[in-house]
Amino acid sequence: MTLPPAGKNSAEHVAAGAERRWATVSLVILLLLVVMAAIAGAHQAIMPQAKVETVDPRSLHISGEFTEGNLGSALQPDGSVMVRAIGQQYSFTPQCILVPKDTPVTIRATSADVVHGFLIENSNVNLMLVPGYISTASTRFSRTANLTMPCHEFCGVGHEGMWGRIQVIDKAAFLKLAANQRRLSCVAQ
Ligand SMILES: [Cu+2]
Repeated sequence: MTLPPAGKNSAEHVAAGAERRWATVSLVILLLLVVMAAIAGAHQAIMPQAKVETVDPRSLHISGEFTEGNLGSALQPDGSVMVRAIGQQYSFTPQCILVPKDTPVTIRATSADVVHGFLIENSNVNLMLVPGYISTASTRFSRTANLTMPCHEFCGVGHEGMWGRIQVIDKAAFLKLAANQRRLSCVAQ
């Protein structure tokens, strides 16, 4: 048996061309994903935090940064706001977090018992609170609002009642409150 000559329109030539095209497409997709992962990682947007911080869940209330007087929002020297919070069966402390709009906000949170979820609606904040570890997130709120903050990780029989709130207020109003108090909580409306 003799094979037909490998000309320009031969089956081999067409197949090789199609393979090259598909290989190029997959290479482009792969490169695109690598670039996206690099950008996301650089911005801490969706990548897991690179630095693991631990904390002893049995002594949260006794010492360290998660003692009761240290929870809530605090204005930092650089003008940003630091929020510290704890999740426990079946509530968050503080139950309502006060933050200013148009300000960088850093959240540091942990769990006192089991794994909880920490999610703020309409934001990029979506954390797991794992006992023994500190979860962090950076965000910024662009408008004043009352946002819900449900626990979105089943944590026991009272899970569906585990909700917190985020109150985003004007920056000027927040700064006025911060001038008198080191730690802030929600203002009555
Ligand atoms: Cu829960």
